[in-house]
Amino acid sequence: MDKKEIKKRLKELLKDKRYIHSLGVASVSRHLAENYGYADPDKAELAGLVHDCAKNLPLEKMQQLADEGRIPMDLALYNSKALLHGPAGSVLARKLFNITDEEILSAVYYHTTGHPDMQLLEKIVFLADYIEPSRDFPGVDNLRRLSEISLDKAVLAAYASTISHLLDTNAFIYPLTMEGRNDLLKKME
Ligand code: DGI
Ligand code: FE
Ligand code: FE
Ligand code: FE
Repeated sequence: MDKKEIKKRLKELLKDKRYIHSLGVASVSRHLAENYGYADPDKAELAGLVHDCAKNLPLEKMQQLADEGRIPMDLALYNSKALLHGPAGSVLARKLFNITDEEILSAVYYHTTGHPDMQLLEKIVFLADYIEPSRDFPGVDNLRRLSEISLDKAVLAAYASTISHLLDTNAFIYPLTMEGRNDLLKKME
């Protein structure tokens, strides 16, 4: 399916705000791809565009997609809308947009939690999700500046920002989020 058709479907699938966010993540993903030597900026843009395709579905729909994709997962992931929309989105992107590229599908799958050993495209989408132009949270401008200097430092700072926020709000921290952060920290030593 071409990008124009994907955008049309996405617009129907998502709330206005979420659609605008998706366009922002697409364009920042392209920019980061160009800056950090990712071979295929078009692919990065596409991954950014579809990363939240399952975001506005009800939990039951997300779970149905996870079942269809036969993705093995624990209940903490399966029962959380916030965490499940990435994995569910990877199944939906294949089904609805005919995307079969595993790099794209993996970037969609892990965009919320990250994971150890993140690949370049996964880092790009993970970071673009934080800093796209419509995002507004304390520290986002620092993160935008850092993203022009060092991809890994910026991804690490994005992890820190999420984990701090989860601590501040007494939210459950999914272990993979912590593992992804620790792994990157170790590799940067
Ligand atoms: O979908 P977006 O809003 O664009 O951004 P996202 O997919 O990065 O994050 C969705 C939500 O998931 C956000 O409110 C933060 C939350 N989140 C990220 N990591 C964890 C988490 N929530 C829990 N409970 N545990 C985590 O480890
Ligand atoms: Fe998301
Ligand atoms: Fe994110
Ligand atoms: Fe997002």
